[in-house]
Amino acid sequence: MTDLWQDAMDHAVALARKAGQVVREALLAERSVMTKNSCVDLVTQTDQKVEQLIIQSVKEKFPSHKFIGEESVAAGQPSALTDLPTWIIDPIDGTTNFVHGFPFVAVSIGFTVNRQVEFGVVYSCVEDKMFTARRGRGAFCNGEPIQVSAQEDVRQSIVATEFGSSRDPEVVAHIFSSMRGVLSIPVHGIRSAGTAATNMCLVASGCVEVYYEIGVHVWDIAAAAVIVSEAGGVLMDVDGGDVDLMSRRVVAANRKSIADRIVKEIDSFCPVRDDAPPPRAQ
Ligand code: LIP
Repeated sequence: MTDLWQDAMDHAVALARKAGQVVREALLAERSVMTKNSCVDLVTQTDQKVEQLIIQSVKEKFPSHKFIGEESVAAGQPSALTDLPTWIIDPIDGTTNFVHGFPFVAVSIGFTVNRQVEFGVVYSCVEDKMFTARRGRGAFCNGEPIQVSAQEDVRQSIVATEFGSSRDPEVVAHIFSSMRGVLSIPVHGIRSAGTAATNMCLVASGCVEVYYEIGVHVWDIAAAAVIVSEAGGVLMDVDGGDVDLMSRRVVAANRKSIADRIVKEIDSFCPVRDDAPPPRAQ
């Protein structure tokens, strides 16, 4: 019997590689930059072109499947997650990096059925690293198995987080309050790759012990979530509860004990959910 989801995953890998080539070529060219929700929330024509390339190809092969794409949502498409087979796409995770030529940019393609991530593909385009995971079948980088760090001591850990695209003073205060608490544990260091998917693949690869962020979107983390869990990692909400991919809050770690310790330092808040109803027209 054909394993349909494997066929879909193979297609996702081929699309991520093709999209990554488009991104790499665009990195060398002049980039026109637009903004979305704030002056620092950037998008380019390459983001839009890559997302359409992926969606059109999937529609031809799997016409009944649904989509949640970063730029489609920005253009007004709904981002409600249903039980139907759904492709969750970030065409360029790390758009600000892309605009500046900072070499951490990833194509992220997650796939859910019954609201559960069945497979994830994250292609780090400049590094040429294809991270993949199928639920229950392990996590890989360029076909080689990957595992989270064996570190048990948070004081000997590297922590990744991001500053996000909000410059609201209250949000900025939460971000720095959390970072101050984490740094003072103390930990070996705090890092920001500029892309949630890459940060999470660094956790899955054992290079970073824990990543947390409030303000991400489902398309930033859906694919990398299954890569982390299949690499032996844990996912949770920033309050220590179960992770909710639509909540815009995530902790990904090598060990629950390390995640639990980091959670104690997070000065949390609740962004508007990805599946919140659109604001009523005034
Ligand atoms: C980015 C995320 C990152 C977050 C940025 C931005 P994008 O995704 O990967 O974690 O801090 O604000 O949302 O917009 O580059 O796809």
